[in-house]
Amino acid sequence: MKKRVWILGLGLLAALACRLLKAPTTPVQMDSAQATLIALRVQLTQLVLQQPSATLPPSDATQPPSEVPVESPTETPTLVHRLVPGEVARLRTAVFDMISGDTARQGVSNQPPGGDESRYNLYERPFNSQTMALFFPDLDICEAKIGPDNLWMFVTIYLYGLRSASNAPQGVYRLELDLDIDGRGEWLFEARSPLVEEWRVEGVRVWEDTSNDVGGERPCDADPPQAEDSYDRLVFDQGYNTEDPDAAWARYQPSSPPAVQLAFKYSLIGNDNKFMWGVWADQGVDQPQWYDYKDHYTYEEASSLFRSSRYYPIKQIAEVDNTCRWTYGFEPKGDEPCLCASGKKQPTPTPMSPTETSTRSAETPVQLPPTPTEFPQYPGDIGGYVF
Ligand SMILES: [Ca+2]
Ligand SMILES: [Ca+2]
Ligand SMILES: [Ca+2]
Ligand SMILES: [Ca+2]
Repeated sequence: MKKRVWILGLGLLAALACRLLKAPTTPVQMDSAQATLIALRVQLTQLVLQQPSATLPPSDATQPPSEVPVESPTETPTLVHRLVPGEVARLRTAVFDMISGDTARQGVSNQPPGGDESRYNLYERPFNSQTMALFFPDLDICEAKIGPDNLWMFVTIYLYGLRSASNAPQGVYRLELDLDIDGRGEWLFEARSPLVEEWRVEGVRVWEDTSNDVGGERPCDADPPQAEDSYDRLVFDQGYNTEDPDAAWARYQPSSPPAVQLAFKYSLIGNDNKFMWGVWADQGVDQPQWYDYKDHYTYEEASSLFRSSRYYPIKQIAEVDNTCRWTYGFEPKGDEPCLCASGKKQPTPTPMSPTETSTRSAETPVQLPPTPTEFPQYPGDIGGYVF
């Protein structure tokens, strides 16, 4: 408003000045006009003095400039948890894995005693790609256990150790379940670092396969390239966009050996009491939708741990460890698909292409998971694969 008065005053002053210059004036008329001019000049001076500087923003900070859009900060809704897992029940079903850490050294090319055969989706690769000179103790699975209480299903993944100067495992840890025992996983649970000692949903995700295509054409053998969408439905995403923000949790257990624990509502899998299960530690591939890795990569891309192989050293599948699959809720008969080889009565060789066959003689024989008696027992264990 003041600006408009100021402009109006300037206009009046200019118009009056023009009139004075052009019109023939009498002394009386001159006096009247001069008085008007003086009065206008005083008013204009006052207006100019009252005008804020044009280069400064308005002093009233509560009035933001209308032409600048104001972005409201993105607000993350606060999760309200009603049920948090407590102490883990005594888990009596276990699967053991080859231990790389007992022979591993930093700075030299490592080779574990076995437990790796990418054709069967078995990995023992807690090492970096190519040189295999970096050993990651928190990617080396030694043992895993599974078991429920009244509400939760718990899984504990024991690791060889922590990295130097770290106070928790740094990798990504997964549990894979095959509920209908056909060799194809139906559920994938993931705990992603950073992990802390309290149960948290942060970093926890759960996928389901809705199209029964995990594992490709032959679920227990490699058949790349992967054309399937694998685990295609994100059921639980750190508590958000889900019916139940309490459905899945993870934490770090600072035990000896250190462990990662997952807990999920047993009802999520319909309280299924007979299934196949196995666990993963991952850092180098880290793609849940590329399961099974044996189908996503060719054997040449995955390459081999063993120096006797022409595909040595490991390449695209590195910094990965997993266990074979074991049964939950029943004694294995030996013919369950993808069962740990030591549980099979008669391991069946996989048909191979002519090119693979020609290189087979140079390969290290299939590394079977060791028998339970070869392993040290961890706290609370009784012994054996199934208790
Ligand atoms: Ca392994
Ligand atoms: Ca291992
Ligand atoms: Ca299945
Ligand atoms: Ca799928």
